[in-house]
Amino acid sequence: MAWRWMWRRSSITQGNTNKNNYRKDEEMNQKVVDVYNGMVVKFKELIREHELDHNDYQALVNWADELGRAGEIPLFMDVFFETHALQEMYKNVEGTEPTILGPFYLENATEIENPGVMPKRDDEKGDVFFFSGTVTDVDGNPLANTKVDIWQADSNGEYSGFAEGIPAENLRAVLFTDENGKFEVQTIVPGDYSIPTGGPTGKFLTWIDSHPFRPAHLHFLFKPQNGDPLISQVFFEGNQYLDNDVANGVRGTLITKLEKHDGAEKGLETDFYTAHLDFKLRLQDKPVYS
Ligand code: MBD
Ligand code: FE
Repeated sequence: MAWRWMWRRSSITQGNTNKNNYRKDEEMNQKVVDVYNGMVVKFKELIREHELDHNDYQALVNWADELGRAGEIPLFMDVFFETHALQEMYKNVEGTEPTILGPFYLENATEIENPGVMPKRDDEKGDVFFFSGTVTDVDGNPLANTKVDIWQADSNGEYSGFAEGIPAENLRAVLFTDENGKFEVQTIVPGDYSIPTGGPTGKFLTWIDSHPFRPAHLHFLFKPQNGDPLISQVFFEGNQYLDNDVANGVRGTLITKLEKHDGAEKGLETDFYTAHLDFKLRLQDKPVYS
């Protein structure tokens, strides 16, 4: 597998109140400086606590170097830290819980009809799956014309744009909610996702005796016409990794029921699955810190 991690997070929060995404040509946000500085302090303590010798120190540097060279810094950070950043931000606020964006979002996905079919290969493996959602504000008023970005792994748990042999646009789409705030896509049931086991993040997971899996999930980025974007995911009841997600991204309110249907119901040759979730967006364009 060749990994092609990209510059990311460029414009997701643009237009939002948060102007603190770092770019090389900008001053660094002071809170971020403080966190890195805290890390330096903690690292010094850890080096003393564990009585590192110079060999140990070289091993420490080498693994971090490998992480960077493999392009896995976003993966590592998102797996271990992103969920905590979100939990800090969204304490005590109403609406659907956000969860990890993760390292596999790509801008400019194919725009499809609503209801529509996610771009997929002619021989795309996996069970046929209709996912529907209703997008409202926190009071239940439908949010028409909300931009819904959806991306997911294929049935092997691989993301287009990051794994070889998958067309770039595969299983990624953008659509807009209808006048009742509803949307529906036909896709395939995603597979459980495994962190690439051969890379530095994967090696680290084996060293700390952790498995590399995330439960099967769909990713969403909602952009209402007015208000904050919502970054979230949807999971499926009964999955074996719900309570031990390597990235700690599962929220109870985001678990849906995958219901199996007889193909005949829709004139399909094979059985199919459906799932649904109501998404409630906060509209006030103000900081979410309470
Ligand atoms: C993923 O698919 C993902 O969603 C996250 C958050 C981290 C790693 C892989
Ligand atoms: Fe994912």
